[in-house]
Amino acid sequence: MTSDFNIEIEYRHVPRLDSGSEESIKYLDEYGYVVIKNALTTKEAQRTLDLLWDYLEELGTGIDRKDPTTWVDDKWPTCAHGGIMPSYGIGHSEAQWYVRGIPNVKKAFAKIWDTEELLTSFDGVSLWRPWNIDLDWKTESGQSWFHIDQHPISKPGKHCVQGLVNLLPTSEKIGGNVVIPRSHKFFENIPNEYEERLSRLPLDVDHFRFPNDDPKLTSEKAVMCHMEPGDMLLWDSRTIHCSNSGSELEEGTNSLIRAASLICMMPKHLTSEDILEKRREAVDKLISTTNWTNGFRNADEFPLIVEAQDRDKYKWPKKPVLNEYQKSLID
Ligand SMILES: O=C(O)CCC(=O)C(=O)O
Ligand SMILES: [Fe+2]
Repeated sequence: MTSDFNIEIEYRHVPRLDSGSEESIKYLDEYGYVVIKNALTTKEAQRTLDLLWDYLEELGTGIDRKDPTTWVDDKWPTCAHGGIMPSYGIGHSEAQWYVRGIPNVKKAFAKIWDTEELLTSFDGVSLWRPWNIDLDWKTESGQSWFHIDQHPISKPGKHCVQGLVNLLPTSEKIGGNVVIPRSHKFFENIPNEYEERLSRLPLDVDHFRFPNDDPKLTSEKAVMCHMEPGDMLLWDSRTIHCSNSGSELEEGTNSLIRAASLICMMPKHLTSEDILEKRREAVDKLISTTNWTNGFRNADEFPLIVEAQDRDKYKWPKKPVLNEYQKSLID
């Protein structure tokens, strides 16, 4: 952790609640996040990991899952903040579509929105390499990017609940997602607090970062949830969150330390025909997007990805072969 890190984070065993349960909805409403127990079985989590390695190896840059010396930046796809892989066809990899195709995942979102008619996001994954091998692999401290993922002016009220399916054992030493409990309740007042800052945030950009001295960041102790492989963390897009890497790893760690599949489902009826058309095209052209299913932001056009100018370096995955259930989540 950097020396200016002054926000205390507690690694906590929070309740792990059943997908689609009343308790999970109540918990989410009250705290702004909830852990869903075994959204995937351990076997399904392992399968997702295997498919993620298939994706990485098939990029054709020379990554070998068994050999960490091949996980170098030169071969590893360009990542956004916090080790998130947003681009290069990841949103339509077999791995991501596999997770979307598991009914227990949708069940959690269906209860939140009280409808089975849902669309899935086409977003990416967070993969953390063992930074004891190369310190440059260590991802950012949470302090630098506590944020919400919903524009406080253009999107007032509850709009979106984001999800992260955890695929590996978690620990305080490794680090992971961090949420500020109940911070979604501050959302309404943010336009009054940050008039100037918000005047610089385009209305269609849903990523708003807080300065380190914002009292909301210490309004309650920040929580890093303990999760088993297969558990899914859900959080309201208005809840202040980030990821934070831990301070030490077991000596000799030589495997991925964190793997999380990002997934979000929102009600279909919110989506215009124009966006539905873009979504069909996205599947066809392997375009990854963000958590929002009723809007369209091409992740291959994120400034960081464009600047990397390495699009042609990667062999993109094959077009996904989807079953009817998976297809129903497109449009
Ligand atoms: O990796 C994480 O836990 C943070 C992810 C995040 O901020 C997001 O998906 O909006
Ligand atoms: Fe976020």
